Amino acid sequence: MSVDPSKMESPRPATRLVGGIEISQVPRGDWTRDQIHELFDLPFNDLLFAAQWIHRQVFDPNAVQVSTLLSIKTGACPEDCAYCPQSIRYSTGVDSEDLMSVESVRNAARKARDAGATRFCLGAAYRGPKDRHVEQIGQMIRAVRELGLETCATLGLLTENQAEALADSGLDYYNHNLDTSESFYSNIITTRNFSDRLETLEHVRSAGLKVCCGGILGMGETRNDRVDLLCSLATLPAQPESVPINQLVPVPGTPLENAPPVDGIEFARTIAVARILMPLSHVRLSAGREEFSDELQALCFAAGANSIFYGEKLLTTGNPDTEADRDLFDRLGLKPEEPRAPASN
Ligand code: SAM
Ligand code: DTB
Ligand code: SF4
Repeated sequence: MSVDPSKMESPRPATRLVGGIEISQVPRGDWTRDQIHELFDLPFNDLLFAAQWIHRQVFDPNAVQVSTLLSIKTGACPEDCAYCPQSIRYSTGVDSEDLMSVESVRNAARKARDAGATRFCLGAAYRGPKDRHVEQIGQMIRAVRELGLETCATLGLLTENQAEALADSGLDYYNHNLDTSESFYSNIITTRNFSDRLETLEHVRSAGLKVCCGGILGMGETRNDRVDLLCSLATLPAQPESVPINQLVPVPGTPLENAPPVDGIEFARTIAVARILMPLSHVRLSAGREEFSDELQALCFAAGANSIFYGEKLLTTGNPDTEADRDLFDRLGLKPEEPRAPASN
């Protein structure tokens, strides 16, 4: 007897009820704030179990994506982001440096690849780049790709044409964070607003780039703001492929120099909720890892974080030594994740 394929049922994705909320590995764009609050309020073990359950359906639970950052243009930024050591408005002791040469970027990328990174992220202290910068950065992207690395750039606000030019040069990811909730945004930054950021994200998406978009915890925001931030990320027209969750690095001289760190359990809860809301995304344990104990990092990996910044420096501040990270990976039985598709050129 022949079977009509149109009558065959496709396997339904597994779902699970946690605290009355249905979760599954299929991304949803209709999360409500109330539902996200309920996830945050779950008993910790239930939340962690739910996040692991989702994580294991989508990812190898023992593989972690490894990116290295390079500041290609440092300091003297006109914006007033209260967390940032690179704003020209604060005395933080960061020396300004012009846009690097393509050759120096190539050398740094080669080093990062040889140390084990698979993605190389170029960061620039711009409100937004000028077109001539985009042209030079395009050459850097080509050079990094030639080394077989995935590429990411974070250059601030982009026009539609600039996003397209970056895509044409072979850029894989663009990082542009929402940073915090829309209502807390003006407490942190006054020189642009939340919707400016959303507009750039639209340009990045329409240019066909993958999106890396997350935020910072520990800037004096409330649980409510963290819920709003995750809700904004999860309900973007398409969920970001990569979601960096930074813990504020409080830099002396910035307005947030004395901000107290977020409680580690709250940080791990935020990672777990991000994992559940954005099941297909890589959730990156980003800035602030230097202050985390190995045990808190392990908890975050168990909660569904599966990406890190690797290398002794972030942009201007420190990050754990590569040896310490390799040792941590060994002790946890973690391995670097292979890029899904090899970079082609
Ligand atoms: N200038 C561009 C922009 O703002 O989009 C790109 C570089 S900026 C340094 C990239 C991101 O780094 C910011 O959006 C913020 O999330 C993060 N960041 C900057 N300073 C930080 C700090 N002290 N602690 C944690 N994250 C920080
Ligand atoms: C992200 O979310 N975190 C990275 C990257 N994207 C560009 C930057 C962290 C910067 C920390 C402060 C510094 O080193 O200057
Ligand atoms: Fe400039 Fe970016 Fe720092 Fe804001 S976060 S001051 S835009 S470098």
